[in-house]
Amino acid sequence: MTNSYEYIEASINGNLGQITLNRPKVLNAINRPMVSEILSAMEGFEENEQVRVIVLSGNGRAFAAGADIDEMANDNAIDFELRNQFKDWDRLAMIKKPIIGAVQGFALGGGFELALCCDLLIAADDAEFGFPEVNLGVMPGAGGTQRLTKLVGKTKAMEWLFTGKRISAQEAIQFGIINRMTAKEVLLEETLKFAEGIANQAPLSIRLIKESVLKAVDAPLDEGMHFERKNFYLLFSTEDQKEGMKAFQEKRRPNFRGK
Ligand code: CO8
Repeated sequence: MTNSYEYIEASINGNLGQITLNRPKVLNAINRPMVSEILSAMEGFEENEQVRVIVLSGNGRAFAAGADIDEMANDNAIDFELRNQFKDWDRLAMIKKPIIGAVQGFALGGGFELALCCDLLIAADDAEFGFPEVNLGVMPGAGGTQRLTKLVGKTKAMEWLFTGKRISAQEAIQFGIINRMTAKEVLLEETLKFAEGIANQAPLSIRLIKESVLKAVDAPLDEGMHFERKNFYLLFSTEDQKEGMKAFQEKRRPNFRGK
């Protein structure tokens, strides 16, 4: 299945829903319609039982070099407020299926923020992350100061946000920003392989693990523990729990159906 959008490509291949940012001439600069299209494709995948994992990548030499500066240059504060500028971004954060980002080249500003909305990141060895907003007299607005700080801590977040310095793929591995680094030529292939592995796991386990890990980022430990426990109990009402444990006892591979 392939959907036609103006600024992205979206398709379903087997159990994977694929979204490719597609404005390569401007390094996939993220304009507002592109965010709406990403959200629309993701919400479509969310409702489609066939899709178990979402893969997000960029066409051309960048993942995304930030929000579209030309679109933003003449905006003012009231435009943002009245438009509720980040409402689509907020909904992206509510997608329950796992999202894996494949990053090559630049992931800057809004592009880095989009990458930070992914659950797992695989990057090419030429990937460069960063928040150059400070050089434009602004700052991140789609979660950059929050998600980066929660991920790497105050010290490095402050340094990278104050300086706008770019973070290499090697550094990104070191600070736990990305899961894996690959040669550029095999980035998508490796990401799809990784995604397929996750797509073969029990979908409801993956769904509730995602929800529980995200809870851990914000909630106090006792609240998170309580939340985890309820999700653990919930999985014992699934057919996949019966199947998974029966398959173990019968020494065969489980066939998970997401029910
Ligand atoms: N917006 C608009 N156009 C862009 C952007 C961008 N963010 N990035 C690159 N382009 C365009 C260039 O203008 C150029 O277009 P043209 O060929 O018509 O001149 C084309 O893409 C290719 O770029 P370059 O020629 O500059 O390529 P280089 O390899 O020389 O440089 C860089 C690549 C270093 C990435 C450079 O393009 C650059 O510095 N880009 C801007 C990076 C940046 O500042 N990003 C942050 C933007 S602000 C932001 O993201 C705020 C987030 C707030 C919330 C998000 C809401 C969506």
